[in-house]
Amino acid sequence: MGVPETSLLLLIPAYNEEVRIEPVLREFAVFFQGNYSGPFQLVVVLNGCTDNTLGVVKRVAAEFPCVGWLDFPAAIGKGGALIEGLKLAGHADLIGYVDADGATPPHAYLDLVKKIGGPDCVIGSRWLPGAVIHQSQTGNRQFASRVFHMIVQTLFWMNIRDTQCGAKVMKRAVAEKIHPALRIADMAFDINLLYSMKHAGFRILEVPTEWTDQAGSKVALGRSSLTMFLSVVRIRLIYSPFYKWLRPLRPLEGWIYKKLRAPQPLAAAQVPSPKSQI
Ligand SMILES: Nc1nc2c(ncn2[C@@H]2O[C@H](COP(=O)(O)OP(=O)(O)O)[C@@H](O)[C@H]2O)c(=O)[nH]1
Ligand SMILES: [Mg+2]
Repeated sequence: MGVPETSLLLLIPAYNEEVRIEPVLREFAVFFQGNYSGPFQLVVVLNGCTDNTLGVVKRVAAEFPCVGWLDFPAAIGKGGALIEGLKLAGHADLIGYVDADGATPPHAYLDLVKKIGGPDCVIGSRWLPGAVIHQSQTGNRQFASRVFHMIVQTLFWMNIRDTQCGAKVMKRAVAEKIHPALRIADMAFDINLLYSMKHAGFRILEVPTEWTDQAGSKVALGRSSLTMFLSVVRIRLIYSPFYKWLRPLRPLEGWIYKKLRAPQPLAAAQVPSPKSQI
């Protein structure tokens, strides 16, 4: 599995990416059409963009039939967008995601896809020996990343060096099984995804990848770090026996996220059907 004949659906979450996304979409479409012989579909998941990302995506989609999009009006965050995008898992054998800024080149993403089979999910890692980093993250980001890693390791013991790399791929059945457990809309979504897989007994393989950090990050370090910290504590509590006792505090949870201007996933009843072309 992993190579040819296996269909692949690649999600790209995108928020105000009109400047960075076009070459990335073209490169992925051209590369996968030429080098992946199974059916390939790329779906950009946008939400609340205030620039012309959708116009750019539509232009590329008109040229490449394998490119589609989903556009949600609400500010549902990267995690929220991926929670909605992963609902398309039924469309392909494998489903995964990658950042819109070209940090992961298409051939490096294909390397991950080729390794699936034994493992249920393959994730790129910038911190394992063998990773090729053309341009590192800034010092502040690297520091925040390592502190976050220590917190995540202490809380979850997953032994994953890089939970936050934007390149991941999983089997359809995995996405379908864990989907109901996904509820973190901010950048800590990846922890939610990985921990729910581990918890369900799926095998995750972390492999060194290739990465070029790109200018124009959408992450505001201070507020994002606080939100991510809150979210990982929340995931830990959700999986603890105490969570049901904390029910009276739920409104407080919503209030804190609002104060941090952090995205919250849409409740099932609130999901408006997105404008889409897939
Ligand atoms: N749909 C959606 N995508 C987002 C949002 N915030 C970030 N992203 C996407 O998530 C990916 C990673 O974001 P980026 O700014 O490159 O993060 P960094 O590289 O970790 O600094 C990019 O594809 C972004 O467009 C959001 O609120 N909604
Ligand atoms: Mg980036």
